[in-house]
Amino acid sequence: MNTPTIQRTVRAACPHDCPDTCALRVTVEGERIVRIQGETAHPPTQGVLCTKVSRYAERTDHPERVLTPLKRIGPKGAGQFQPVSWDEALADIAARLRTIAARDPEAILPYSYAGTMGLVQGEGMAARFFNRLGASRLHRSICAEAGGEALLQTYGAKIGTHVERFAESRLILIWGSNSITANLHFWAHAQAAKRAGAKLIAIDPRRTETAEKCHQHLALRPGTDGALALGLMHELIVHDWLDHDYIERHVEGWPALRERALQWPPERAAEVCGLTPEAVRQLAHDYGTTAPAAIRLNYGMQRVHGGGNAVRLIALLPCLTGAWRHAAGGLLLSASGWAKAVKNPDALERPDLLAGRTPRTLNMTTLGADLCHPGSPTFGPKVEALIVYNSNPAAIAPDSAQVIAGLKREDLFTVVLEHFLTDTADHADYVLPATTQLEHWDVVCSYGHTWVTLNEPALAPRGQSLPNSDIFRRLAAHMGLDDPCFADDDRTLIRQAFHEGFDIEALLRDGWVHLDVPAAPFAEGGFPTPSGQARACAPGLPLPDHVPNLESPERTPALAARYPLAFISPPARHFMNSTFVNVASLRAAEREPLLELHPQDAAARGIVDGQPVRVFNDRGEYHCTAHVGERARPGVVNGLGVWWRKLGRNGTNVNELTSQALTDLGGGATFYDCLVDVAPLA
Ligand SMILES: Nc1nc2c(c(=O)[nH]1)N[C@H]1C(S)=C(S)[C@@H](COP(=O)(O)OP(=O)(O)OC[C@H]3O[C@@H](n4cnc5c(=O)[nH]c(N)nc54)[C@H](O)[C@@H]3O)O[C@H]1N2
Ligand SMILES: Nc1nc2c(c(=O)[nH]1)N[C@H]1C(S)=C(S)[C@@H](COP(=O)(O)OP(=O)(O)OC[C@H]3O[C@@H](n4cnc5c(=O)[nH]c(N)nc54)[C@H](O)[C@@H]3O)O[C@H]1N2
Ligand code: SF4
Ligand SMILES: [Mo]
Repeated sequence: MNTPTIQRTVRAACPHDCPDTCALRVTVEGERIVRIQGETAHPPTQGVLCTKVSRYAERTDHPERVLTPLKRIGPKGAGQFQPVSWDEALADIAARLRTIAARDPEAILPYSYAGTMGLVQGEGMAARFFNRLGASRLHRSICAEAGGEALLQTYGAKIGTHVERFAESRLILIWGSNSITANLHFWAHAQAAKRAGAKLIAIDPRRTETAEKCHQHLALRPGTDGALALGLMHELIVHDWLDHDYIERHVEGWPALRERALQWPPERAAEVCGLTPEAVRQLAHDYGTTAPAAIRLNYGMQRVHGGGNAVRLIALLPCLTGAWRHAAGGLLLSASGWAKAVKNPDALERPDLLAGRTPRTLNMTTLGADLCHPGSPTFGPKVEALIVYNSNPAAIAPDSAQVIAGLKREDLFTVVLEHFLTDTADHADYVLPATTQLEHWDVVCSYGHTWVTLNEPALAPRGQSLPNSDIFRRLAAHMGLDDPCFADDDRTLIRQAFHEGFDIEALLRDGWVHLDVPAAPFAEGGFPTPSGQARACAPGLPLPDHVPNLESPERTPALAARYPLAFISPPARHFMNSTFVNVASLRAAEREPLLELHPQDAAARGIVDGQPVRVFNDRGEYHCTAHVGERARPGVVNGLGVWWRKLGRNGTNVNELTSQALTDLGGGATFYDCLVDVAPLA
């Protein structure tokens, strides 16, 4: 006779760097995961998860999970380790860091990003630890800085149209976003709008699965979105599709912007964008004459040098037509500003522990250059210790050759907190086993919607793994840092993460809390800028313009002659950046590292579909399989990211080709501003 099984359900929150921030319902039996579903009662989730996270059990109980601390026994990068006890690992790490900190704590560099977006396992205890040491600070620029800075300059905050309101829009521009891959729950609202008669237009160099399902697709050249926005403004002006009253009251610097836009007739914009003038006119007509019209802008289009200027220009469009008057009009790039109002980073991260010191800040995008820097009076000390958590820089940072050269330095002491032996962990002196979202407490705010979601542990830590928070707590103890804040447990950190007035009891009781937000944020203006207006230009803020790619025929003709193809590397649907690449079922769905080429570009190089190719430029070479077809537009090739190097064809990935150059605003990464050529692999 079978013994009856007792199942429990636990409320969790998806930790990934995805605007949807789903609530998960985890069913467990003892310590076994029975199933993982989307919460039906959580409004943004609606009971639906993406394929990746539906497979979370496969990742959590992966046979290759790191379950004990590991110490390097082979050459750097070889991935040869032996298990050691926590005490041995932490005592040795503490001794090494103490010695370096005694010389100069800025020689210690933390490196983290959004492996988890949880506030507790993100920069909570970790930030306290590094602040107390006075370590170098990290500018977390790799994803969204150009667009984020552009929103702050234009609107004064990173807020916009509420995602669920798109269901009521009559026209939706899906601009630089592959929503089906990267923003699935937005796509559900866009589908609802489509069923109700709305027109959907995708603006994307790649014919994505999302673009395919829109009524129209404008495949512009990468990095030309600013020119398109100026061309649209030109048409809005000459046809008088403007909301003069809204502009008068709520837009600063309109006369100057008007003058600039009038220099961008559709012919000029179309020439720059690689579109027809008719396509620009049609788009302007649709946008100028349909209400409510909403733009789902996403970060794909700002990963180029001119990304900041382009976002500023696009963000001004709904201010000119008065689309902001409608709750279902306007623009959404980020909703993170809503949660910012309730978060209390001073209490969570304790910058006061710096005690008046202002350590240097290094940009995570230029990790390669920074690790290879010998140190100088302007740079500061050479980086001697690198502590990586929630990130896989060997795979995801640009210009990998330099990142790897840095990680291979014999005199660099590297500690990596991880679930798996990633490309980065392979270069560690110590790998420390971290818990996953199913094994620790956390709370996650969203940058795509307006709910705050609690994560309760469903399982005890697997093996000897520990939450990031606990690893930093113990490291602090081993280093003799005795500030009482290092004793705060994770549930205390959740409380400390928010200002008084945020209903923490409701969060703990219900599992999520909706933030108090207005339905139509800028219907009456009220932009949180110094002037209270949306800003085209202002004292100290120059007018935005189209800024061509750093690597482009316009700016670098000699380079473009040698490397005539623009290379973009957007996310693969079944991976989350470099996460999930080692999960067999998801890797099987992506099949292999690939490069999409247009038939013309393939034919010109004697490349046929399915053939192995090398993609190359002066920075390096990436081997993958050619997919010849209409997903790529002529002159642009798409290498879907971000494979683990060691699972790739020649031990590299897309970032072997990308550059460490920064964006015009915010010091962001320029992954999609990259020229290459392609040849058949002999
Ligand atoms: N499945 C899956 N989901 C993800 C991720 C993932 O890796 N996998 N990553 C997550 C993260 S970290 C982020 S930041 C978001 C990113 O999601 P998005 O913000 O949507 O950004 P990307 O996927 O980088 O790019 C979106 C689209 O922009 C297009 N694009 C590239 N260059 C340009 C350009 O110059 N102009 C225009 N108009 N379009 C351009 C690309 O072809 C791509 O289809 O997605 C998150 N969601
Ligand atoms: N060429 C190219 N490169 C890109 C991009 C692109 O579009 N093209 N996209 C860029 C973007 S938008 C982003 S956001 C970055 C993303 O870069 P990262 O934030 O580094 O993202 P991931 O590659 O997902 O790596 C996260 C790592 O954190 C680990 N992790 C997850 N949870 C935990 C935890 O609780 N504790 C610990 N210790 N570890 C944990 C995971 O196992 C994983 O290895 O990549 C960028 N790189
Ligand atoms: S990755 Fe995005 S869509 Fe998938 S479960 Fe997480 S929040 Fe939801
Ligand atoms: Mo990102």
